[in-house]
Amino acid sequence: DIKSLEDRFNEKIDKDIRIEPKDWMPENYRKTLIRQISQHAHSEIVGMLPEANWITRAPSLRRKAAALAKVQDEAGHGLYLYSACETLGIERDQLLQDLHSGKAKYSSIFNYPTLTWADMGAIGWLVDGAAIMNQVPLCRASYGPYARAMVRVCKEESFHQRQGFEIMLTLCRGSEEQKKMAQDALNRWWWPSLMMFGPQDKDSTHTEQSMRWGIKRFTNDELRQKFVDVSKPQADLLGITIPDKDLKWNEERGHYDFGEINWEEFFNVIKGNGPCNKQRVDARRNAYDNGAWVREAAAAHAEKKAKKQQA
Ligand code: FAQ
Repeated sequence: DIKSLEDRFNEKIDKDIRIEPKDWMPENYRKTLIRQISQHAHSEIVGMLPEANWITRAPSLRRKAAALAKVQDEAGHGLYLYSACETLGIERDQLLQDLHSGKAKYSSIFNYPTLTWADMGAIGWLVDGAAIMNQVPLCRASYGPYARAMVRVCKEESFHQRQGFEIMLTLCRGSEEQKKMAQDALNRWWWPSLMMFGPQDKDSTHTEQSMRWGIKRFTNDELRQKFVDVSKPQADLLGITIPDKDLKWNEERGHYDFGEINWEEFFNVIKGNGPCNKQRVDARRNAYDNGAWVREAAAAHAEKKAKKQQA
């Protein structure tokens, strides 16, 4: 009966035994995973757009090759995650419809524009840096397919982070103008990067339950603090300044204190009113519509092949 199934599920969670697709799971556990994994997949795919904007204008062949590879990696992460999500009994087409209709969210960070080449550095350094901070613990998430997908994703993400930091380092060791570009990119990406970790714990609807289920291993505020703590020395090494006058080492806490995040901006962006929300969703919708003939051709081909095999 349901009670013993639920007991068995809870026992596995308590013992850190992975939940697999064919195992019984509470309906809300399934729903929470579909919500989080699909949001994550959408973020990877929408996240290709801000950087793709610079592939044709990369300053050298080497930079162009790296940018192309990074954006391709993100496509791979998205497909990986859609597959993990499908193991929960939902169709990819449904997930895409929810993205296109605005029902499903994707990370707030990808609703900001990439104005200069330095943004490619800042995204790699900060956005991928924040992504890793959040995703390394997800390698231990209780749902098997999600946790396993995260292992590979994190390896690639850490390479992305380093290539971003190296772009920043090159700019910061360059001309006055290049250093200014790097500072300007840090100024624009710092606060939105902190927002990636989600609302403060006191305002987070899902954290408590997701921690109990072993989906999340740290709270939003804990991960945000870790990110601030590792980023400050990196900014010092680059010789640029984090745009927060309240950022200060707190000896007692053993952490950096930092200023108040503009939560009004965050909630506004996740409601669909950020600088690029409309542009991003339009781009995804157009790509889907323009790709219809490919999907139709692939389906027709598969059908023909199946018929041939039968004959
Ligand atoms: N943006 O109760 P919580 C990448 C929503 S990295 C938009 O705290 P939860 C790699 C949340 O969905 C970025 N919405 O929620 C890359 C919920 O709304 P709902 C993707 C946000 O789930 C790098 C509501 O607020 N990474 O793509 C955000 O427990 C460079 C209440 O929040 C992941 O998705 C936000 N920032 O914690 C690609 C990681 N924060 O659904 C290209 C996996 C919160 O009830 C270039 N996800 N919301 O309507 C997670 O770890 C979690 O889902 C959190 C949010 C931590 C994001």
